[in-house]
Amino acid sequence: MSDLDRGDASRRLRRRFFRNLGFGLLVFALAAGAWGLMLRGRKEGGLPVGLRRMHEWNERVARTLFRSEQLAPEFPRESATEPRVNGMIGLKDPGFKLEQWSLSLEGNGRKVTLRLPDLQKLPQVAMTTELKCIEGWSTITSWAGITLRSLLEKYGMLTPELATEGYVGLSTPDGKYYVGIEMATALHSQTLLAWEMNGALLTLDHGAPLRLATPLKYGIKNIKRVGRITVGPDRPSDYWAQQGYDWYSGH
Ligand SMILES: Nc1nc2c(c(=O)[nH]1)N[C@H]1C(S)=C(S)[C@@H](COP(=O)(O)O)O[C@H]1N2
Ligand SMILES: [Mo]
Repeated sequence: MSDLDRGDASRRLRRRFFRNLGFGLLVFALAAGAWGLMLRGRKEGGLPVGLRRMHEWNERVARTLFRSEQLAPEFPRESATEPRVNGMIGLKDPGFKLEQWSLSLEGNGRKVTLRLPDLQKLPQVAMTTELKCIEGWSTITSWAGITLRSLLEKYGMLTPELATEGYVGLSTPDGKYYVGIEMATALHSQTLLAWEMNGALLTLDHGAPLRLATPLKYGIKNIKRVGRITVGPDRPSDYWAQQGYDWYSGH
């Protein structure tokens, strides 16, 4: 190859390099622009629509993969330790009296008011599972109570439609903390309404007299001090989903 040819070749290479660089920068600028537009654009449930759609896509995948017969890991009872008290929303009502607590259960055109002894007539179950907080910590904890399923069945809260497509909403007596779960999780054998933690009655800070305990969802859905349960065809509102967290929050 002559020097002339060599010069030509390197000029061509350089031209190609700058053309590719320019193209790369253009693609980057377009993507950054689109991302910026999306972040500034219409919001849905506290999140830009584009991010909300990503949550929904994740949820569709998770719900497709969810198997009700698949169990979250369980651990020996002795490996349970006390979780840190985390999240006190809905637990601060100074007028709350443990002795006056009752549970309102509504759905399928019915409404019943229940006390702890009513729940304690249902088959009691226990599990030692992992409570995982989205903040990044987790604790092995033992729970005892009843399955949410047994309660919904006993009080006729389910129709065939609700049992497949329905939702369950749970809230604190003061209505300040509330979560929604889809029926597949509500009817799962590891979704409990618990009154015991690590072998003792729940303390107020951990949700006495009754809380949701399920290793199928992050801690945010494990609502403490449940005062009201509703069953219906529509996705219930959810405290943390309204702040932009994933509504499904499975793991
Ligand atoms: N009523 C109510 N329940 C709640 C919360 C809350 O703020 N209020 N926080 C949730 C979160 S984020 C976690 S991690 C767990 C922690 O449960 P613990 O305090 O018993 O460890 O409770 C959940 N249940
Ligand atoms: Mo949490």
